[in-house]
Amino acid sequence: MKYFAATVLALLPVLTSAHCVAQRVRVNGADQGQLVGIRTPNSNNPIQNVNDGNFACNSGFHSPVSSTVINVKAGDKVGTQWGHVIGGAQFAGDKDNPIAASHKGPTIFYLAKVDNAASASGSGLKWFKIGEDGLDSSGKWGVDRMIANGGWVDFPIPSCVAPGQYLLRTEIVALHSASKQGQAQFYVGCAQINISGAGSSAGSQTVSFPGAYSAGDPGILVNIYDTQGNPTGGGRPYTIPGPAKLSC
Ligand SMILES: *[C@@H]1O[C@H](CO)[C@@H](O)[C@H](O)[C@H]1NC(C)=O
Ligand SMILES: [Cu+2]
Repeated sequence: MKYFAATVLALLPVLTSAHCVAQRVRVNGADQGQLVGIRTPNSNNPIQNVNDGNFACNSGFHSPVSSTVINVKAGDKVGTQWGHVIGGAQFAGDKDNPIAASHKGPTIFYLAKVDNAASASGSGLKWFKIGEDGLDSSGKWGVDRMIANGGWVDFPIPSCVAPGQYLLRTEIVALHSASKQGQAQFYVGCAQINISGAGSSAGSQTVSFPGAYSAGDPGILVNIYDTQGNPTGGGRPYTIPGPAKLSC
């Protein structure tokens, strides 16, 4: 009995933390490798406080953090891959890889210009949104499409973005408990990229992280369930957090 109790206690954190971490980058479908050009936290726990000092790029990174800056062209499709733990599945047949299916919500990309993407801190930057995927008319979420794509979320780098080094902030907001304030789960990671091209845009609307989101925003404090308890939005339109995305 003692053994049983200890086993259950040891398993509980695993069973209840069906979270995820961003851990790979691909460019036009070409996978750049595990933990290459991306800062991946050791913990897959979400951030729940929108004013967290590490809301931009997360913290507690797996060491050593990659010194790679990934070259991309404006117009390229860049993807980041999410997994339950670093490496993807926590064990064979892990149903919570890339993330528990309960964790419905949007997937979002932001960019911020930096001098050196390998060393820049995520704090104090001006972020602009370049991609977002929320709730569609069939009740499917960005997270559903991420799961269907093996954990990958891809968006094009808008062709008008000015060349230079950037942090690419990839984000999932999991809304399964978000009808209570402070219970939306933010999963974030930052990729290190170097954009080439002939554009000149530094974003139309820029925001700070933390700062851009409030706990009471309509896309953060929200009930995603219909009257039968299905997480399909109940026919209500969903407002993705943050500013409008850049359109060239
Ligand atoms: C960024 O791209 C430009 C243009 O291709 C290149 O000249 C520069 O060396 C690159 N910088 C890094 C850090 O890769
Ligand atoms: Cu979770």
